[in-house]
Amino acid sequence: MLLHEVNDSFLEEVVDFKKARYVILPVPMDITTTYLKGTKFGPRSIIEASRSLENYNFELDYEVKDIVFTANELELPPEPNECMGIIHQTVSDLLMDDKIPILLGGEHTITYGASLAFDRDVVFVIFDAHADMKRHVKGSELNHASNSRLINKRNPVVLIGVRSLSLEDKKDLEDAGLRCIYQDIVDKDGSLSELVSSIRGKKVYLSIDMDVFDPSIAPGVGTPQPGGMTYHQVLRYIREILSSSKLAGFDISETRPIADNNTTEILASKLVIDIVSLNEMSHKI
Ligand SMILES: [Mn+2]
Repeated sequence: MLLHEVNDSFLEEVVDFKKARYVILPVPMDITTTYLKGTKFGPRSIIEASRSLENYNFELDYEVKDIVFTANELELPPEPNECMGIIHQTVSDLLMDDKIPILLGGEHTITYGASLAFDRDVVFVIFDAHADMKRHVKGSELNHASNSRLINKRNPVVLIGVRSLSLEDKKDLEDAGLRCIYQDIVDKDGSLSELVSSIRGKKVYLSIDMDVFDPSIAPGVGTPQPGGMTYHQVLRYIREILSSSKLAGFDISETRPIADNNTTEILASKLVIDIVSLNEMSHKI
């Protein structure tokens, strides 16, 4: 399943699986999306975009090299629950091999599938324009708009950048004791130090739904929302989180490539390089 194909590798790097600290797992799931389809083309577009990027981060003086292995795209059935089982199993296998999984989506539901492979004390820090707290969508509990609710059944969840939810969702967030840093708080620079101290020393999984960004810099998503985060706002949160917590894994979800505009997949790809760089450097300091 994880056989390497050079043509599909991130940054065009041929990396030895045994030596790699990170494994990119392309997860082209696009089943329960509620509005525009196309996230199944996300993983491939992000990997293709990576080949146009440099892997050296001059601010950190760090170059991503020989540590990120790229697995083959997961083959997924049409039934969402079966997809969850496959993602759960594959991420479990990577954790057994002591790798840090990097999932490229695909719809956001892949985060729930991945979460099943982690210990219950791993904190899921989710960057998303949407609260994803829906109880049922089209008669099903398993939907990309229910992602946060499902993950929070097993693991603590922190939401960042939320600006789209119903009053019922808001009440459910509060009842669940789920920490949510809404976009207006992000814009006031609030809650970051409080967040960092609350998760200090804990294992964290970062999930970035590309619609957390302002649509002007990430137009290639299925459910865009005006007034989103900037690239530097997201990086600032991630930098602070990784400086005091241990990265267990991460994903970049909901990239939906659009014609003649590769901004979103370039941003997604750059984020992978940034997160790996920040994580590697945070352990050296
Ligand atoms: Mn979203």
